[in-house]
Amino acid sequence: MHKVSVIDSHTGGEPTRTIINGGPNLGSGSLAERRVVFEQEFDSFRSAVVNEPRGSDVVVGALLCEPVDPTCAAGVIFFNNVGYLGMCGHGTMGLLVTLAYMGRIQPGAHKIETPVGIVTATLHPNGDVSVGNVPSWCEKQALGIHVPDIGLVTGDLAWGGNWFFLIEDHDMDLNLVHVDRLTDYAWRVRQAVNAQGYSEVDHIELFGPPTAAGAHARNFVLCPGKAYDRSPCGTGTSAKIACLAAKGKLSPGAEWIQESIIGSTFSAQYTWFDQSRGKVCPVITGSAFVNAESTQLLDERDPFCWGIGVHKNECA
Ligand code: PYC
Repeated sequence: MHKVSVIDSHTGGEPTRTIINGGPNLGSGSLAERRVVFEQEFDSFRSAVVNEPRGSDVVVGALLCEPVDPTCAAGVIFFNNVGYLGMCGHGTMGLLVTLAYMGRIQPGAHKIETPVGIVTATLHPNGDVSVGNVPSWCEKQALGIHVPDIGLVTGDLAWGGNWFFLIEDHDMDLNLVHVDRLTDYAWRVRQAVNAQGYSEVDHIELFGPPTAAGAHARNFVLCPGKAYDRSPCGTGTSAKIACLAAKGKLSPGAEWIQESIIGSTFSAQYTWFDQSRGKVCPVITGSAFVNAESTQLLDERDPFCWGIGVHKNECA
C-alpha cells in the first residue's frame, strides 16, 4: 500500500491538492525537465491523486518539489484531470497557505520555482496571497475563428503562464445556471481555435458584466480537462491584464478586479516587463484556505487505484 500525504485548500472556490509526501522521484533536473519525467513515467500517479474516486475533474494537483535555486522556498508542478499546467495562479495561492499551515513559511515574499519560471508569492499578514506571475503578453488581438455551428468568434490570444483565448464579444449569459451551455460553447471554441493552428491554447475565457461590488468584469474560464475554474483564474487574469495593457485600457499600477463565475474575486495590476514587446509583470491577489489534510492509500489491487480517466502510461 503506497501512502500519499496531501493538504487540500481552495482559492475563491477552486481546489488545490498539494502533495507533501509520497510523490514520485522525478530526479534533480529543472522543474520543466521534471515535469516531462512526471508526464512520461508517472502519469498514472497524477490521475490517481486528482481523478475520481479520490478527487474530481475540478481538483488541481500541486506536487511540492525541491527547488533547483536554493533561494526559492519551494518548487511546484501543477497538474489536473488530464495533464499538466505551466503555472497556476489559484494553485500558487493555495500552495502558500499550505506552506504556512505546515510552518514552512511566514508572512512575506517567497520565490517559487515552476516549470515556466520563478514566481514571487507574498503571504500577507491577513492571509491574502499576491502572486507576481511570469511575464505575460497578448500574442494576437482580435483573432477571428470560425466555429462550426456557432459562426465567427473573435478573441485575443494571450499567455499568462498558460495559453488563453479571451472572448468579450459573445451572446452568452455568464451565470452559473448556464454552466452546461457555457461549457459547450467554450469547448467548441477551443476545438476550433486548436484546429485553426493554435494547438497550444488550452484555456478559453469568456467575459461579461460583473455582479460583485467593485469588480470590472466577470469571467468564465474553461480549463483543459473541461472543468470550469471556480476562481477568477490567476493565469487567466494575467492574460486579461496583458491584453488590456496592450490595448492601452489599463495603466501600470491601476487595479483590475476580476470576478469569477461563482462571484469570488482577484485583484490584479501590472508593471511593464518590456513595454516595446508588450510584456507585463502581473501581480494577482486573492485569498485561499486550507480545508483538509489526509493520507491517500494507493492499493495496486484496486482496479481504480490509478483513477477513472485516461493516463498516458496506459495509452501507449
Ligand atoms: O488560477 O491560473 C489559475 C488556474 C489555471 C487553471 C485553473 N486555475
